[in-house]
Amino acid sequence: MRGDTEGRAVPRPGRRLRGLPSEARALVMGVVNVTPDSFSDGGRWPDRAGAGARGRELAAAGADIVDVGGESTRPGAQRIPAAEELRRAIPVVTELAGAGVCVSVDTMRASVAERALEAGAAMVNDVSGGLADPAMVAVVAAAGVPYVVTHWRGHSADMYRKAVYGDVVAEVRAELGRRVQEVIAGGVDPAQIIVDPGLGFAKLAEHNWALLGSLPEISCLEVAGSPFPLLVAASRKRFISRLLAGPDGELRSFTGTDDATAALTALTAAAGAWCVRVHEVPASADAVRVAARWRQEVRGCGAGGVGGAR
Ligand code: PMM
Repeated sequence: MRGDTEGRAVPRPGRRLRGLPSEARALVMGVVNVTPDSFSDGGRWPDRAGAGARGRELAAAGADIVDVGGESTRPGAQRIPAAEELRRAIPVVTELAGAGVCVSVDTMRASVAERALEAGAAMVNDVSGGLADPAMVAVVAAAGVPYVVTHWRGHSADMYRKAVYGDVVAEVRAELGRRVQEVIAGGVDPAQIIVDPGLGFAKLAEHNWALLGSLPEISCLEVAGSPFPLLVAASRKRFISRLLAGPDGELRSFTGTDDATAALTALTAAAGAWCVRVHEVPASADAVRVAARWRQEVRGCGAGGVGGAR
């Protein structure tokens, strides 16, 4: 897809962001949650050695970026002290960056972002888009690093109470646009901003699917610097488990959703995503290459959608 249905341009993969790889395809971000309780991989890499080895494994499997997080944002999660988040995340960032891996730090805290950047992280991935910590934007602006601004309405403990939308695409787009404007006003270079619809954050399954169907609109905000590169983080989220539930209604296990995640990687990369965030890398690393080749051939995919493509 080279534009949305109103003909606006969607940024191509390959956009150059400071300190990050640039490829003529969507990038793959592999996830290392150094937490006991994350959504899908909590407790699997709770210590430095395990998490470092996992990060190197993801990079060897084709992850362009490895996203290291020390605080779970699963639904219902309670916050942990900053000291504990630092204790979990920083040694892993240090180890991976020292091994030459391109590291992103997944944090809502300015203090953690700052220490991770000192330890060699190249990018800040903040699921709150700067709302959780008023000091975050200044840290990112001073460092001049790429910054993921995610659509977010509040902490995980009670986020589903806020999953109320009339038109989810229009509201997410408007709220994200305001957030990006504030981040730019706080000194962050618009050329280093990446936007993310925040799948699962104050969103029910139907909201997530609607957003996935409108990715170009999320990327094209009414803000100078638009269209922004788009990060999509669908991997192992509950709405996929729900879609793939058995006839008895039993949800598919998180690990049982990895093939579906790879399918979403192909679809979202074909729709113009700049990067996909995934827990298992190999199938998505193939999928982004398939999508890039696909995009080279697609013509006339505007109003006619897939039916209009030759
Ligand atoms: N989701 C999670 C963690 N980090 N980062 C971005 N940019 N976008 C997301 O949607 C996102 C994220 C939660 O998933 P996990 O606990 O399974 O990693």
